[in-house]
Amino acid sequence: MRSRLRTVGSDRAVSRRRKALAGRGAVSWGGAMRRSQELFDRAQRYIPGGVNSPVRSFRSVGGTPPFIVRGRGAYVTSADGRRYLDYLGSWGALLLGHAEPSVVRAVRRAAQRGTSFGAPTPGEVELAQLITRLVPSIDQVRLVNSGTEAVMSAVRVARAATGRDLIIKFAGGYHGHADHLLVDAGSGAASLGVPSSAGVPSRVAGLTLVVPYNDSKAVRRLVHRHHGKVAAVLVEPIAGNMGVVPPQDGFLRGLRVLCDAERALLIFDEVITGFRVALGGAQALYGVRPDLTCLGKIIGGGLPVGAYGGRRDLMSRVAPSGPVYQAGTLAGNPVAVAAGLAMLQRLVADPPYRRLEHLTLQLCRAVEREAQRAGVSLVAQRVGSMFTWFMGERPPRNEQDVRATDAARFSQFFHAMLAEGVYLAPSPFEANFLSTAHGDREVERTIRAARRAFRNVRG
Ligand code: KE4
Repeated sequence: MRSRLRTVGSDRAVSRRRKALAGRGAVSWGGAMRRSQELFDRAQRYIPGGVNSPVRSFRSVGGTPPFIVRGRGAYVTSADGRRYLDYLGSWGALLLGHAEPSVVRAVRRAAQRGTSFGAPTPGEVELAQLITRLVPSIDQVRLVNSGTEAVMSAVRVARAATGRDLIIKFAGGYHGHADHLLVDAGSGAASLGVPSSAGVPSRVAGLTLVVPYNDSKAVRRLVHRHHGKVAAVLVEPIAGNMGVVPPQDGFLRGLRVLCDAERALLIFDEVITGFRVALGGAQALYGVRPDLTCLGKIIGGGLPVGAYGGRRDLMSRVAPSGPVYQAGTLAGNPVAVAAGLAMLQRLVADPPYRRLEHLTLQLCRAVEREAQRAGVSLVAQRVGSMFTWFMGERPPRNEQDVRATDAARFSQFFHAMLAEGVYLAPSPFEANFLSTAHGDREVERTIRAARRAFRNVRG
């Protein structure tokens, strides 16, 4: 599999694009963004692209990213003093909203006892036990520092358990930035026009095979072509990194049956969907059990926690129990674990899924109506409280469909909403999220903002 290397737009080209968008009223850099602009200019001197993760740079939508200084509930405040209604929620981590009091209390208490020991702590046992109780397919779990580490490690376990090398992933699926997974990746890699990354040796990328999402025939053909060589099929059970693209009926079940027949492992990357769409994640929602599950975001309550887990016969291979090495100085960090535990305990005590489902459905339907009235082609795609508004006619089923949507119009809509004080994910290849801090008032406010925004989005 050749890895498609494309250069990211040069900085000069990007700044030309930014000015063009500004010219189209996409973003006003007047006083409203002065402080963020100053910070961004300074940041670009010391940090590549001025950000610590590419998709935050607004490269795919143009304009200057607001530098955020505070969050509370459903809102964030920028260094310019502007308050935004936030649908990013730290890319899905903040299901309870910003600065949720029980999470903040837990973090404060943990930090006062010490920030890290490099030794086992009681909190890690609590969090591991709770995860194994809530996620049906997980007998044992290992905590790491990010979703990237979780997926990277799960793939290593799969290769060790099967003695095979090949991994199958889906075009537009994003599983973190490990070399072998930056092949036809989604999220920031997709929106930067860099579906494969520089620096990934083709022989490494060649061990990752890619097929279209929701294409059961293509994945069956590929597995049969490489009979006996596929270690695992790695999938986002609900795609979130090409925008939200749900699995079509039978797709996940088909992967389960195929992996069983081929004696390959099925890995669900639930870094986004874990505890987002149901207490037991997408696997509980769709009733399909993977062999290994990757988690992140919500299980850290906004602090750096990832996890991978699965059947005991698989996880018992992980060092020091077995030969698969994986380690981390801050893995299971007591402060991060305290945040994650507080988050999950709140979700167990008062599962928000039905209310979030209703609120998100109400929001998406209303904004689709507003778009129709304004003559703008927009389609919402949603599962639970994760959603994407695509500028197009039909709901996308895979990355190719998403690439056919109107990215330029999305950028106009994004900036028009930002100007109305509504902060959406700055890319059509991302998901947006409601939190328990969003209520009817936030939904109404977003619908009014969309009504005004569509006036700036040429139909
Ligand atoms: P992290 O290494 O960013 O914690 O997790 C990687 C990852 C793995 N799997 C899935 C399904 C993911 O969505 C992610 C990361 N998500 C992106 C946003 N879609 C993180 C945002 C960013 O890269 O800044």
